[in-house]
Amino acid sequence: MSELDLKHIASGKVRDIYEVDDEHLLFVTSDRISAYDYILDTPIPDKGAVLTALSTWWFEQLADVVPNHLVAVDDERIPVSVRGRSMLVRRLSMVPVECVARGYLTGSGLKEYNAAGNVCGVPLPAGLVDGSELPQPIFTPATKAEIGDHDENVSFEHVASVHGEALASELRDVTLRVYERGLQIARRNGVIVADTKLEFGHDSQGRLVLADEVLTPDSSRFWPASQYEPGRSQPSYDKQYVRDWLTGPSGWDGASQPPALPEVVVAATRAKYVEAYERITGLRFADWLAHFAG
Ligand code: Q0T
Repeated sequence: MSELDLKHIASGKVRDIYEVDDEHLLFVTSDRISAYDYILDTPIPDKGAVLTALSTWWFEQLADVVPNHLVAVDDERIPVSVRGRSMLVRRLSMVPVECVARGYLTGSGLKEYNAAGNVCGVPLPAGLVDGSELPQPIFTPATKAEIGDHDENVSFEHVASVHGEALASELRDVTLRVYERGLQIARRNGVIVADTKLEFGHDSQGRLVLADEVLTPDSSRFWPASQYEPGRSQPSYDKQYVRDWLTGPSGWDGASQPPALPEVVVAATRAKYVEAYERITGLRFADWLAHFAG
């Protein structure tokens, strides 16, 4: 059933974690794509490799902000079949909090704001609209839901009551520093990171370590800066061709497994993932692929 001859540890919608040894896990990113809460039947070729390349690059950029779980992407312990789209990582004791930072208002944050005037207990000024830049980035933690459900937004005080004030403050401060660095780097290259979700764990010495994938289009909302226009839902850097086809020409009813994507939508979407990687990092994705070929 599972693609590797390793013990399966956990799965997300499009990611899987396997055991390598007592201290190491293999974090594997697939080419699957989700839209409107469905996993589509059509994979996007190289999406898993692009996200792995991007995450790896960010871990390096952020190393002076927080230590991370990445050990290697090029290692004999990684099965050849997933090299280029997987990371050998340190096994951590995970903190069960989805650490979200938002610099712009949309999605569940916008919904909460419209209903309550705050997000996760953080008060915000009146008059904000879909896509508004916030006066300053905010920490809006959530608790993980079962696969298929949405994470539940919680207040800072809730996190502090469960995990202690010291850890809650550390999660908030590190999350905001990671987000601010990410936004600054991406924005100067034409990509707005509207928000991002981080996951942390503790290592054997009790240090807080950044885990999961970081600042990818799956863990964050990427918007093309050139088309940014608050007051409407922003086009997605990576998924807009998929969404536009599904809600337009496909004839999909919106309430059942979506139809297979046409080749042209697959190719355009693949190109957007590659473009995001190349814009943000200034690196060539072909060089990443070549490194793992043969
Ligand atoms: C984890 C120990 O469901 C999850 O991922 C789906 C792919 C979340 N998750 C993370 C871990 C990690 C990481 N990352 C780590 N370094 N050490 N556990 C387990 N589940």
